[in-house]
Amino acid sequence: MGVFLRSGCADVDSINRFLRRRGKMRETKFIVMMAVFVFFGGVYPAYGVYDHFNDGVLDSAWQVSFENTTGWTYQESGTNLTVTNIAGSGSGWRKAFIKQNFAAAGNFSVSCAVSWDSVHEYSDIQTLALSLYSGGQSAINASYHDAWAGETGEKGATIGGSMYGTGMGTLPFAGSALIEIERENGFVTVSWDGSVLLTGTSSSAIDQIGLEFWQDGYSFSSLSVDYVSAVPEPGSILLFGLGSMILARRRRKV
Ligand SMILES: [Ca+2]
Ligand SMILES: [Ca+2]
Repeated sequence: MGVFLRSGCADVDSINRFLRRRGKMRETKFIVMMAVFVFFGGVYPAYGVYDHFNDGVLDSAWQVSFENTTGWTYQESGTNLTVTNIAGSGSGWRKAFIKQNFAAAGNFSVSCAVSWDSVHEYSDIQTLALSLYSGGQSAINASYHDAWAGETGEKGATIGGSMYGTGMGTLPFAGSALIEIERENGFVTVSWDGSVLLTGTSSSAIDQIGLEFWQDGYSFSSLSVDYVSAVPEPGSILLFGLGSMILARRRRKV
């Protein structure tokens, strides 16, 4: 076809230019697709954490551990991880943890969707926390927290040594919430359904992310997590995408 165009047409140059451009466009598209493939298929899992709890089995990447209990009852069903019992007797919190390595020395963006139910109404005592750890200690967290046999729960947050709670009786028997924790240049924002719950500063190098399920000696109903997502340095991911596009543009100009 190229030979025919070169020999037979009056406007050969413009058609050849068009074909060259189309070739470069294909090249650009290929580079962008490769960048997307590397990001979602290869780099992202090692770089961040994401789980929608939607395949019926708790992913083996989660490290399960316990405190003051011998085990828990949970199931991954639909798009939820739901905890219905943390074994034991007597008073005092019994805790089940699921944790994954998550390296974020600087900025990060973390979110999760949680829900709870209190079928025994006020007497249920239960807590579900999203926590970011540094050297095995929780440095930043946000929680649905019900520590009272005669009240419903509250929203809670901790940033370093700074704690905040909305107070007992400020949440309904059953509910759900989107919890977000972001850090930008050491400034941390904890949000609940898009409203800021607590702000503060923390420069702790985060090395793990986890979900904590707490049950007391009183009654307990259920705590669920729909999904959890953790991305370190979201700015650098945008730069990575931008860099790929600039590279593609430069190559097109050569
Ligand atoms: Ca799973
Ligand atoms: Ca209660």
